[in-house]
Amino acid sequence: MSSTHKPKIIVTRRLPDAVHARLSDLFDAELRLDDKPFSHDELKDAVKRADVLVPTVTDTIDADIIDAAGKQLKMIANFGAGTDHIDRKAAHAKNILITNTPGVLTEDTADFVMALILAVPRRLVEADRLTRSGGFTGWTPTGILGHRVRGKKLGIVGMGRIGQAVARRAHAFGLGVHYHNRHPVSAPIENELGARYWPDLEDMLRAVDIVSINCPFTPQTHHLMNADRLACLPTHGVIINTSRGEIIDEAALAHALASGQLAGAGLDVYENEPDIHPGLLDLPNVILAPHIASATLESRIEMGEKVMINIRALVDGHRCPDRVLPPQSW
Ligand code: 8YV
Repeated sequence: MSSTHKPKIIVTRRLPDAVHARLSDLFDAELRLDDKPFSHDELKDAVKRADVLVPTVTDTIDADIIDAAGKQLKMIANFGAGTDHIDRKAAHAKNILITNTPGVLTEDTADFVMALILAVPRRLVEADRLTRSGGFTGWTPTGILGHRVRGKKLGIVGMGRIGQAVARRAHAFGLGVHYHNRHPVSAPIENELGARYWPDLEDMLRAVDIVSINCPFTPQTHHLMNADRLACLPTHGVIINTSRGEIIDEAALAHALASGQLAGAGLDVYENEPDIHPGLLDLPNVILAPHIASATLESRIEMGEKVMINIRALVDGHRCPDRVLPPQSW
C-alpha cells in the first residue's frame, strides 16, 4: 500500500462524530451511520471490497468471512481490545494483520469494575429501584443493609493492564489484593499494590470474598468459572465480570446465585450477547450492565485514534503499534 493511496476502510458500527470526521479526512472511509450491526452477508461483502476492515466485538469474523476476503484486504483494525471474535488462524493463513486498541480503555474499565465492586455489596441498584417504586417511607436502622467493602479480599483473575488498574483502585479502597495469573507480576508492582500471587486459581477462590474477572477470553478460559470453581467461593462471595461472558458458565452462575450459594454478581458481559440467561433477570442481588465498562466518550475517541494510527502505520510501511497478529514477538 503506498502512502499516496487512500485505502478503502469499511467501519462496521457507528463511531463518535469526531472519529468519523478524522477517518473521512485520512482515508476513503465507508462509515456506518445507522449503527445496525452488519449481518454475516454484509460482513462478507465488506471484506471483498475493503483494504482495511474496522470491526467491533459484535462482528463475528469467522473463517467463512475471512475466506471471502479479497486479496486487497490487508488488515483488520479492531475497534476494541479483545479480539476473540476474530478467527486468527484464518487471518494468519491469508496474511491479514490484526490490530486492536489496548491501553486507552484500561482506566475507564477499571473504574467500572470498582463501581460494581462497591455497588453489589452495598445493593445500590436494588436501593434505587426501591426508592423509585415508593418503597422509601423513611429511614430505618435495618433498611437495605449491605456489606462493608473495606477490609474484604479481592481476587483478580488476570493481572494484565486492566487487572492492575483494578488492583490499584481496590488497594486505595482498603481491599486486600489477591491475584491469579499465568505468571506473577514484577515485585515492585506486587509491593505497590500489596498484592499476593496465587498460582492455583481454586486456592485463591477459597481465600477471597470478591472476584473480578479480567483475563481475556481464549479456548483455555472458556467456562474457567464453572460450577465447581464457583462453589469454591464463600456464600457471601460476589463475582464481577467485565471481560467476556464465555469465561463464566452463566447457567451455573444463575443457579449459584438463586440457591444462595453465592451472594451477588456484577455483570457487564454475557455468554450469548445480547441475550442474558433468564435465571439472572429476576435476581435482586445481580447488577446487569449492557457491556459498557469502557463506554466513555473519551475512551471511544481514543480507541478511534488508535485504529487510525494503526492503519496509518500500515499505509506508511511502518510496524503497526498495536499488532495482535502476527504477534509482537515475531
Ligand atoms: C469494547 C471490549 O467496548 O475492548 C473490548 O474488548 O470489550 C469493550 O470494552 C468493545 O469490545 C468494542 O469493540
